[in-house]
Order: sequence, then C-alpha cells, then structure tokens
Amino acid sequence: MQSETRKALFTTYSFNDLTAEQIDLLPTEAEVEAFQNMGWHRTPVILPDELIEQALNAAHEVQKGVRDWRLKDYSRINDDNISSGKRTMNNEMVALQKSEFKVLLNHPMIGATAAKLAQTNSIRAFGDSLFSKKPRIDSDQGIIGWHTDRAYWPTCTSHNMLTVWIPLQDCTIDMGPVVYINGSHKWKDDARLRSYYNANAQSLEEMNLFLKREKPNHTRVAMTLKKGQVSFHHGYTIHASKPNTSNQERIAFAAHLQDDANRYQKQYRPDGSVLSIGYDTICKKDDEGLPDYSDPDVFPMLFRLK
Ligand SMILES: O=C(O)CCC(=O)C(=O)O
Ligand SMILES: [Fe+2]
Repeated sequence: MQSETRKALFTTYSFNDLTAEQIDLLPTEAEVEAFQNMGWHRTPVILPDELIEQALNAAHEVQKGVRDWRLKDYSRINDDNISSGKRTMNNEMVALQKSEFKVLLNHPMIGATAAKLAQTNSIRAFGDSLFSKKPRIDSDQGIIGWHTDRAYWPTCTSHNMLTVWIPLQDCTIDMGPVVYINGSHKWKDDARLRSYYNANAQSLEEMNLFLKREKPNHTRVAMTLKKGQVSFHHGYTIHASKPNTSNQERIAFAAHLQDDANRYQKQYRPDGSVLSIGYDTICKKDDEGLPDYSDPDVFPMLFRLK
C-alpha cells in the first residue's frame, strides 16, 4: 500500500479549535497594542512540557542527520552536523523534516497567537531555524549578530511578518537568550542601520557603538523564558543573542510566519540579476515560474479565521 506519507502534513487551525483555557492565554488587546509598540511579545506557558522535551530529543537527532522527510534541495539551506565539531549550530527547515518539529510548529497556540498579534486572517509558515549553542562558550563564538529577520526576506511584500522563538529548555540570562531592542521595528526606514545587520557576525560591538551614538535612549529586553513560554517578534525588530556561558546546551527553535497579505515580489541585485532567497529553491513555482509563497508543502497554513 502506498499510503506512507513522504512529507509533513500540517493542520490548519482556527480559534474554534482552542480550549477555553487556551483562549485565556491568547494576547489581550492591551498586549496586542504593546506588541505594536514594542515589537515583541512574551507569552505565558502555552506549550506542554512533553512537546518541548520531544523536540529537544529530536533536535539532537537532527544534529546527527536523522530525518523523517527530506527537502528536495539543500544547496541553500543551513544543515549543520554534530560531526563538524561546531559549538554553534543552525539547522533550517526542520519542521518540514522531523515530525516533532512539525508538531511543535503546528501547535494551535502558535498560529492563533501570531494571528492575534499580527491582526491578520491567516498565518502561513515561512521557514525555520534550529539554533544550538553548546555550553560554556566564553568567547564571542556563540553570538548571533544584530539583525532583523525581514532583512533576509527582500522578496516578501508584507511589512507585517513575524517570528516565534521557542527555547527547548528554560532559558536563563547566562544561556544567551534572544535580546530585543524595544520599539526598533519602527526604525525600519532608517537605512543607516542596514549595514550593521548580520546574524552571522561574531561581534555585537559595531552596532552597539552606533546605537550608543545615534539611539542613546534605546532600551533592550532579554527573553529569559520558562520551558513552554515563547516570544514573538515583529519582522523589523532588531535582535541578537550573546554566547551561552552556562553549563547546559541552549537550543531554540525559531519559526518565521507570514501574515495573510504576504506574497512573493521580484527583486534585483545591483548587477541586475534576479535576487532569490534560500526558500525560493525548494518551493513550488507559479505559472510565471516565480516562487509561490503559499505552496502548502513548504509554507503550510497554520491558522485561518473561519
Ligand atoms: O536563537 C537565537 O539566538 C536567534 C534567534 C533569532 O534570530 C530569531 O528567532 O529570529
Ligand atoms: Fe532572527
């Protein structure tokens, strides 16, 4: 029988699928307003321990190369293997490759919370990254440099995309939690900032100097979270994270999310060639041969208002 599934099968949820307890955990109107002002939102515990623990085990399998499903092309996808000896690792698109991450991303509270925060009618996945920082990193090696996620998506039309950041264990301050600059999504048109964005940078200093000089009143917040709590950030919110100096590995699953309005748009490099982002190599193409950001196999619909 050929009923074996060769790909992750996602469910589209709506508010009707939530229990009364879950509805109570959604952001209030005041919290949605705070998200619009600050560019981030910290949830209460919304995910069960079991789900996080299964994902943590799965993360270690992913790092060893174990997969339930394979992508059709890895040429532009980060896919670190533990055998590399790297102290910080990044594995992309794991929700499409490993069932425990599919289940985590497909938890109804993720899509529903995102829909509330973005004030949109539907939420589609837009790729993900599993970030691991091995313990006791006392150099700059474990840094994720200042960046906005939206800067990596010039081919998107929407200015209202967001990311959910899910640590797979309690994340204390010494583990290098993600740090947000409050309200920095409102700086989206400040072109001077763009040259500093680089998630791969192994230093936070240059941007820190710029911020001290040009944005002296800015404030920051570190997402220390309990297992089962998650944070959401706006696509234009500037963030980074410091090394993990604790005795425990710090693993976090970051999943990017499209609001209802997002579509592909053609963008060009300075030399005139068409720019493409990594996801464009694995999604379906539309009738004109352009990437389809609603391809259900790559960008599954997680939430839709009924
Ligand atoms: O896990 C981290 O420190 C980086 C997270 C990040 O860049 C993101 O969630 O967009
Ligand atoms: Fe990011």
